[in-house]
Amino acid sequence: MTKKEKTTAKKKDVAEEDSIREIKVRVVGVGGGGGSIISGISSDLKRVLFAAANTDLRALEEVTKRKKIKGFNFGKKVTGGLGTGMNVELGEKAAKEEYEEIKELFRGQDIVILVVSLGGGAGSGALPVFAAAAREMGVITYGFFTLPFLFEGEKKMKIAKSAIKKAMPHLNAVTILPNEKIFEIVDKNTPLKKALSVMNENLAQDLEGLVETIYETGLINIDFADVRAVLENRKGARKLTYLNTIEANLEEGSQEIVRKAVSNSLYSYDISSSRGVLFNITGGKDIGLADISAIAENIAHYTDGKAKIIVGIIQKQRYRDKIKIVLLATGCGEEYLQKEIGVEGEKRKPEKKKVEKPKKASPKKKSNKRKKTSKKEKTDKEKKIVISYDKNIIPPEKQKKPQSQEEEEIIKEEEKWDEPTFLRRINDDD
Ligand SMILES: Nc1nc2c(ncn2[C@@H]2O[C@H](COP(=O)(O)OP(=O)(O)OP(=O)(O)O)[C@@H](O)[C@H]2O)c(=O)[nH]1
Ligand SMILES: [Mg+2]
Repeated sequence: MTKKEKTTAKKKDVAEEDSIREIKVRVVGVGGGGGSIISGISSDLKRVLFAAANTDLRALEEVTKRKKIKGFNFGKKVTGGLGTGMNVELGEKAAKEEYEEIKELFRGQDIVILVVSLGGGAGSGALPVFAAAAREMGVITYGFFTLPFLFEGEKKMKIAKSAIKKAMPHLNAVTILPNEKIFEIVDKNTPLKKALSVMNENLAQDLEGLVETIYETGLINIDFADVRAVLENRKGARKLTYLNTIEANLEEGSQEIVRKAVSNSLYSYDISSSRGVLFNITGGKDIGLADISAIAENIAHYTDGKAKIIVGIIQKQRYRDKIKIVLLATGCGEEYLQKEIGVEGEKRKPEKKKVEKPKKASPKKKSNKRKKTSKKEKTDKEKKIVISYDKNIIPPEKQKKPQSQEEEEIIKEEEKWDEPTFLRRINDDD
């Protein structure tokens, strides 16, 4: 057997086992800032395809020459390969011209992350078109956006908010981070370029954590179902999502670790109204069950008690003292979304404000009153704290060979190929 055949056979084994398969994630930076943000994500994440989409060929070259990022130039006919100069209509037209190709970019994916720094013409104009295309392809789509600085003026902010409103119906989850918030981290006198790069580093780190989490839990099994459940099926104002990736020490204790994870000062909203929280810890061998349940309990304190909390663990040999935390929470900041962005819930009745109502005996009766009962059931289910493990740490016999080593071999093999795995897999699947 040649090495390549071996790799293919290995992959086949994995694919046949419990009919699991690799998750396909695509991260697309749209417009100038979107491209810059994703270029900060570690190129170690070899199984994800990163694409930068822009009308501006020069800007694209800048992003793609440094990293393994696929460049996607759209709307050449209408922009001549230039930026739009804050012309949203032109950005939209440019994307519409390429609608079918944009759809192809999303074919066969499980999750698409659209990263856009809003306020310009290319990114903000194209965003609703990209989002619609992803939705049409049936992909779970997560929008990760920045808002312009206040000093950039009202017009840019208007462009940004209007793009969110237009894209919102097509997106499953949305994160909104005002660039302005960078001044919570860096001094007001920091040169703009430096401030932007700090912002971008932060955002890239958050995204990297999420992508890693999806991949590490990476096969179609309960873990991915959890990520999926947290991201998908949110309506209107329930889509706002908080994502934070941090590093900590286990010794800091669950309380402090959770506090750090929930208090990213770049956000204008918190996780208190969240309905779904995914908390993933990557660490060494020292993490125990007690740590996990303490963490889950601490997260619950930061929510109004209605969130389904999923805590996951991935053990890696190279992690020793440090642990890495990824916190993903959806259903946040309803008020922020309505008041600041102007997005109303989609056909959603206003929630009855029953704060901390004492527990009623849970009605065992099955649905006579169709809707009410099913809502109750859902609430009960949502209260559940789920603890999910990296499957690799459960059956010790499967640990004979550390996964990372095995993965490395596969990856090495794959690097010789030009096309990333999941693109080839699309063809395989056909
Ligand atoms: N966080 C962050 N924001 C950026 C960056 N570059 C630009 N921005 C913000 O994003 C807004 C839009 O800028 P671009 O992304 O360059 O615009 P574009 O989408 O390419 O649109 P046009 O150039 O007008 O065609 C700006 O007003 C800034 O607020 C970046 O590298 N990081
Ligand atoms: Mg541009």
